[in-house]
Amino acid sequence: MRASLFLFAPLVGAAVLNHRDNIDQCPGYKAVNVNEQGLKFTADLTLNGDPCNAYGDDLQDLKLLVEYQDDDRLHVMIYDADEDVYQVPGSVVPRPSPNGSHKKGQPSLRFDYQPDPFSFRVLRDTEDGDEQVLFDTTDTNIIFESQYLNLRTWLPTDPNLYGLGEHTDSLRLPTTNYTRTLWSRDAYGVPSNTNLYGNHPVYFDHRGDAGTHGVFFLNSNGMDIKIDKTDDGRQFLEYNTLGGVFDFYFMAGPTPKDVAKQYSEVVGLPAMQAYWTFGFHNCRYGYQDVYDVAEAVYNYTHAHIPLETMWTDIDYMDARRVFTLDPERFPLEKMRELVNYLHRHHQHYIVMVDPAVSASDNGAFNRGKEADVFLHRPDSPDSIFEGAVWPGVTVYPDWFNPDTTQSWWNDEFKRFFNEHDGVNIDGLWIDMNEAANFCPYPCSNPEQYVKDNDLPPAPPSVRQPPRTIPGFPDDFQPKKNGKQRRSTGRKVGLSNRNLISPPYEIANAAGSLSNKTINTDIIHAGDGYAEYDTHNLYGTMMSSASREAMLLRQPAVRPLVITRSTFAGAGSHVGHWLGDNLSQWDKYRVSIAEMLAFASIFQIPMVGSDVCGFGGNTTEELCARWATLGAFYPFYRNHNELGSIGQEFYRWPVVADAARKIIDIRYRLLDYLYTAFHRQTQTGEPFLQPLFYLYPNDANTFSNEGQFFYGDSLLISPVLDQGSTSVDAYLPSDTFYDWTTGARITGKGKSIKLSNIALTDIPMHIRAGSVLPLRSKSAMTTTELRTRGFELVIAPNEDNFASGELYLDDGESLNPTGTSLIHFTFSENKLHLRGDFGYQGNVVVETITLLGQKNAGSRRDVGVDFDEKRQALSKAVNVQLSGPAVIEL
Ligand SMILES: *[C@@H]1O[C@H](CO)[C@@H](O)[C@H](O)[C@H]1NC(C)=O
Ligand SMILES: *[C@@H]1O[C@H](CO)[C@@H](O)[C@H](O)[C@H]1NC(C)=O
Ligand SMILES: *[C@@H]1O[C@H](CO)[C@@H](O)[C@H](O)[C@H]1NC(C)=O
Ligand SMILES: *[C@@H]1O[C@H](CO)[C@@H](O)[C@H](O)[C@H]1NC(C)=O
Ligand SMILES: *[C@@H]1O[C@H](CO)[C@@H](O)[C@H](O)[C@H]1NC(C)=O
Ligand SMILES: CC(=O)N[C@H]1CO[C@H](CO)[C@@H](O)[C@@H]1O
Repeated sequence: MRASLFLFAPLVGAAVLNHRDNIDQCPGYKAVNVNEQGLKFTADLTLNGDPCNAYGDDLQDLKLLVEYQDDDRLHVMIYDADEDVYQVPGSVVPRPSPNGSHKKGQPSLRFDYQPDPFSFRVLRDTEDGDEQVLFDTTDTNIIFESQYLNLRTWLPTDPNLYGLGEHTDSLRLPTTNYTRTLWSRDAYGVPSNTNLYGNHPVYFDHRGDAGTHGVFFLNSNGMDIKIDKTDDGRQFLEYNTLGGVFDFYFMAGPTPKDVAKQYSEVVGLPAMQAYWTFGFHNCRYGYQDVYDVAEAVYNYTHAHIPLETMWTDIDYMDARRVFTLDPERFPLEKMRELVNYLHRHHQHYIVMVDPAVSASDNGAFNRGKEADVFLHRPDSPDSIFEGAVWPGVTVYPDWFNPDTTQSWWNDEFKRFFNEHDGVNIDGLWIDMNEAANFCPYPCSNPEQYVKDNDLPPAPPSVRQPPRTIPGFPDDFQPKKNGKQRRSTGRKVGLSNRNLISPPYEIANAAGSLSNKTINTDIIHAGDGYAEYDTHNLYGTMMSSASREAMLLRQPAVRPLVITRSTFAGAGSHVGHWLGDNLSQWDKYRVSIAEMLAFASIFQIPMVGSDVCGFGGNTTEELCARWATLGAFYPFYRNHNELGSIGQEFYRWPVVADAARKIIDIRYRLLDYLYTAFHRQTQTGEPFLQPLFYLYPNDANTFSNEGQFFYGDSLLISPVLDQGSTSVDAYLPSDTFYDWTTGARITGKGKSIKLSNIALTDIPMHIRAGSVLPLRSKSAMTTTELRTRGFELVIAPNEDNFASGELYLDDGESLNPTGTSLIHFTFSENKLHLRGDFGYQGNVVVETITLLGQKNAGSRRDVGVDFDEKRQALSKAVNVQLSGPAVIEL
């Protein structure tokens, strides 16, 4: 349908009317000097009438660049002819090569345009030879002003759109009167319908049988993306952006997984993580001293709950200053003993670092000031910009500062996190990097906003170990009879803009752009980028700088860095936790949709939310349910806020039971996770998936966000409601096996009620056709787990066929030398092991289990056991994973 120009019926609401009145008069552009050269297409766009200057000044001359970058990717860029307007620096978001592979020789997407007034469409061929319109700006004029961009695409009514994070709204986005604001914000409680910590301006548009495609808008300026219908019912999606250029990547699909892979080719493949990082992590804000931390470690051990990694929040710092230790609560020699203890027990340690540095006499500040790495006030270049964060008045590193900021950061890491005389961390947690500032704009008096250091009161006696902690060094034990042991130890942006209050206001939940963050009129060192344009990059730049600093400490191992603020492409440096949620059931539920968006759309698969909830008091029931759900987050960490009741898994018997039971399952499945995660780091094929990724033609799956696939083979269906012991689980038309009972279930494309689900359980179904490589037995640490043999569980499909994979390496090397990728195929009652066998780990297959069997049949003779209850056959074997093999069943 191509209606004629300006068919808009007036919209309701005065503000909206004014807005549209404003922009409906904008003249648009005319395409001239069109030049088509094979896979590239350029034109000049000139303003097609009097400027409307709706929210800034219309730019007269633009350029259009269209590139068929490969068979499945189309790049469309509209930018100013002078190339003065800010563009996202390639140093922060590297661009894909314009020369991708053209294997088919025939691009899947087609760019089509009208010259006067200029508009464009992106089309895709369908299998039956028709063309499908994916993106369509006809009937609207593109607006390109100094402080405002507007572009609208028409969409089918009520489309299935996913992405546009970070948010806590539904996975499938609302389609009426919906605004997604992108502007990094320190958002306590992760409220819905607001802008949160990170920014991912990419959406997937899933059209069922007609396929899926993706649209990535590479723009870091603040923006409102509006999804709505006109009064006459036309569905649209509209970008309203405060600057930058139109820089679009269209990804052809046609399946959701294809789009995910194609997006990873644009923003980069995610970083592979070390094996241990998939173990269970525990943290809290408010451990009052090193003894408290040590005692939590001990309590986990005592409760037989595997704790892989202990974390410490800002509590360890001296008056909350980064790169310092509280000399009384967390003295260096005790911290070193704690870390050594953890390492001796094959456990790990992580602490938090914030970007804001205390503006006081301390090493990091003094050295940074000397090297001139901090942001300056724009009005007085000699004075450093000051805000207020945890340590009080603070300054912020300027990540754009060429060389100096990175080398200062590297140096601080080397000093403080030194293996030989510092805190020898195994991973890093970075927070408050939106960047957060407690001081509202204009922040001329940050002293006023210094928070009380609300540490829990610690009487001096607490400096002494309060209790015996078995197994810990003497320093951690109460002293006996006063006998004291002494311890030892250039597209950078237009000028003349209003960088504080642009004429167009985005719906930033924090108010004005600069409120509660770094002032947006600050100009960065180096090329002179404005914070106005680059605010959304701050956290992601801190992330890559921190990854580099971690790599300098330990060049050969994969660094774990977990960050709060992210931008598109951050997954190639870091993982993400979902921020400061609350111990509430809605946050428990929405964590599934958020995790799926990060893992399967934004390519940040190392993701998870704070298990049992961060803010507020959790309950035994919520914490037990969350312990079981969290075991299927790639990043599995219990974390709690200062002042809340303790929520370590050992606090309640039922939560401890739930944790022991589910960690046992998670660990046995750890190589299955590791294999699929590794695959995503190589191909972009997502590990965690919403149901529609695997059943793209089943419309019942499109809005499902209460269940998910953990890899291709496991469907997880958590209990979602307080007080409930059942869940309506959707089973697509396919065959599944109940994880616990082994029962074979034929899915009918309907929900079934799963009942009597104890607090210690979570429903899991194995998809028929899978071979799952399980460790034969769980362990207290992942180090121990890696010594276990394997049990291969075969879940055959209707054709008595199944397949699976196992990836093995040393678990931590950045570039492992010996790796194995073993393919399992089961057919005609034989299991074949083929592939690469480069990893020399001396691990064997100990058992083969075949599900879905009515009896042992003739196999009883060949050492096969039949478990009648589980309807499973199992056979003890001893097959080295060092070369191809065939195992008969
Ligand atoms: C891409 O291809 C064009 C012409 O085919 C060539 O001039 C250019 O150097 C290539 N660029 C890269 C990055 O390979
Ligand atoms: C659209 O949403 C806004 C903000 O949530 C609300 O104030 C307004 O009433 C809604 N308009 C309609 C037509 O629903
Ligand atoms: C460890 O367990 C003991 C005994 O139950 C308890 O008193 C103490 O508070 C726990 N410590 C921590 C840090 O959880
Ligand atoms: C900044 O945020 C505070 C609330 O945190 C609000 O009261 C104030 O109005 C905001 N200021 C601006 C300029 O948006
Ligand atoms: C959490 O529980 C503690 C101890 O009972 C109480 O002091 C605190 O007020 C509670 N917090 C909330 C947010 O309810
Ligand atoms: C229980 C709790 O902490 N609730 C808070 C959640 O976050 C919102 C908004 O940040 C607060 O208003 C609630 O008090």
